[in-house]
Amino acid sequence: MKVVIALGSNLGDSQSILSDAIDQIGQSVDIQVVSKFHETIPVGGPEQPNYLNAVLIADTQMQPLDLLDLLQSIENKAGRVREERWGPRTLDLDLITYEELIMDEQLLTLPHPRAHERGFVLSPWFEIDPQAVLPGYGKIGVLLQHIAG
Ligand code: A4P
Ligand code: MG
Repeated sequence: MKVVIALGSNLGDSQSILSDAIDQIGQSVDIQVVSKFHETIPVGGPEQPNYLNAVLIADTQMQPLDLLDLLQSIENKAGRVREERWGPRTLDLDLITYEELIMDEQLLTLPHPRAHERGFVLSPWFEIDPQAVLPGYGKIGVLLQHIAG
């Protein structure tokens, strides 16, 4: 199954935190390609430092909820403390797509409910897969133009 995972960090040594997270993800799934790390302006939440964001594409046999569990355990190991919604974080790992799967549950919504409007997800994703389609929303290149415009 092809999956797209978004990574973000704006607390601590974000460069190493993202690199370590990628290493750990790679122990359980087969990573195909990783974007560069993009420095981005925070969207929503309180005033907070800029983020480093990245996106990776991987191939896995894991089921969606098992993959979410894996991502959350890696977040927790990185010292993620959930305080404020959209607040600063050492590590945020979001499952953006799982093949073409569409599901709407509180625990896991696919595609990620805000990916279509977020440049910090779409830009790194576009860099590694310019033809990608966000299920239910269309080509990410077109979505990006809407955000920019
Ligand atoms: N959840 C449901 N669907 C998913 C999914 N597809 N992937 C549930 C991951 N988790 C999913 O997430 C809250 C709950 O969402 C989880 O328990 C999971 O079961 P969280 O990571 O604890 O909380 P959060 O990250 O604060 O909320 P959320 O809604 O994921 O926030 P966003 O939308 O990811 O926004 N600005 C910049 N520049 N860069 C960023 O990376 N990130 C955010 C967080 C805000 N602003 C940002 C950035
Ligand atoms: Mg999250």
